[in-house]
Amino acid sequence: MKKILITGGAGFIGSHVVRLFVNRYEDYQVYNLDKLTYAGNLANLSDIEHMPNYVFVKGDIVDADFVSELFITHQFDAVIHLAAESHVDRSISNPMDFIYTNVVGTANLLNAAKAIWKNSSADHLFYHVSTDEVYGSLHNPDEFFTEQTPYDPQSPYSASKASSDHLVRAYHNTYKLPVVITNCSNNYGPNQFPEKLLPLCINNIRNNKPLPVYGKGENVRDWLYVIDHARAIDTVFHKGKVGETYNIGGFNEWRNIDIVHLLCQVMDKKLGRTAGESAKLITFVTDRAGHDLRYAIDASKIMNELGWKPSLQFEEGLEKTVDWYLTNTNWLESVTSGAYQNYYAQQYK
Ligand code: NAD
Ligand code: TDX
Repeated sequence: MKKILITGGAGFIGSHVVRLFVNRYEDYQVYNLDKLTYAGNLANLSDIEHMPNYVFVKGDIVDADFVSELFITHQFDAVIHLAAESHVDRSISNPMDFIYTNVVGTANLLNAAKAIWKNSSADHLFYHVSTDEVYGSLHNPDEFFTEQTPYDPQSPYSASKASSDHLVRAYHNTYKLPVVITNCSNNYGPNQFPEKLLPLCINNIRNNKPLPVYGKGENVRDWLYVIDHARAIDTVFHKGKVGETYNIGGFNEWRNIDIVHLLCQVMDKKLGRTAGESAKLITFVTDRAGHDLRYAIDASKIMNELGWKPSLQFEEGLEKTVDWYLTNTNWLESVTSGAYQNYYAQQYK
């Protein structure tokens, strides 16, 4: 039985990756290593926690001794590394958490994998999950990020993710560690923590609270349904070439103001409100410091070489997402009580 370590599996994207691997691959023993920060939530995995091929391990990737012991004990065959501090606004107010988890934590995992795989002739893989934000900001509307685009990170979050990508490549070049990296655009879907734009707005519309749009709402993001990202990770894990990078995206660009308007229309319909009611909540607020103007991924390589493509149209994915949040109000209420209230008051004062 292959032993796969998935880090950050209690978070938004990680939980969808864990579910897909546990359900699809009975011959894999899936270990989910997660610190359970504010963003980690075992309720995201309640439907698969009883499965015989699933094991949860609570722990911090910043703790080098713990990580090393874990690898020695379990002798993992492969790693899919998603654990990270992931929210740009938090990286602006508290960059050190990002440097510890995203940079030092990744280095600890690389060292531990290198140590247990060094004399092995078996197939291993260290799969590092990263972001399009490492490429910086696009200003020319015809441009896309490709795998050749030079790194130009602009926020503490993207700089920490860029650092981790560089370390992963360095361990491949220097120590021949078998690695693969993917850089994905903005994900949306069930279980996303309501600090990110779409779930934050869904929650605020429910509660008739202002929808804070940074600056003029003209920044552009490329959006991909989280389960399509999980499918892409499955594809690259099984078919990707060691040492390669693959960009993942939906060819689905939206200006923030337009996506918030579309969300308001869907919410009006779902909540039985008159058309235009939710949009009245839109409020322009102070822009994010160093706000990247546009991200747009060219996902041709993974599509042409590995045969992956998104399965959902955006409008369908958005509707499924809204349905999930309106059905899982207990989940939403549990994650927005307590510490979230302090975060929100501080961030949107
Ligand atoms: P998330 O914040 O929802 O989840 C992160 C998970 O990592 C949480 O479960 C948290 O408890 C865990 N974690 C944090 N610090 C840890 C530590 N020190 N040790 C162990 N576990 C720790 O994040 P997400 O949105 O699911 O993102 C997952 C990965 O995908 C990240 O690496 C992120 O950079 C990348 N990514 C995210 C997006 C996006 O749109 N959300 C897009 C591209 C790439
Ligand atoms: O209240 C808000 N108002 C607003 O206008 C928030 C939270 C965001 N925004 C804007 C900022 C961005 O232009 O909306 C856009 C999306 O913001 P986020 O949801 O915070 O995502 P972003 O900063 O684009 O980063 C996301 O995609 C890439 C993830 O958080 C990262 O983890 C991922 O790597």
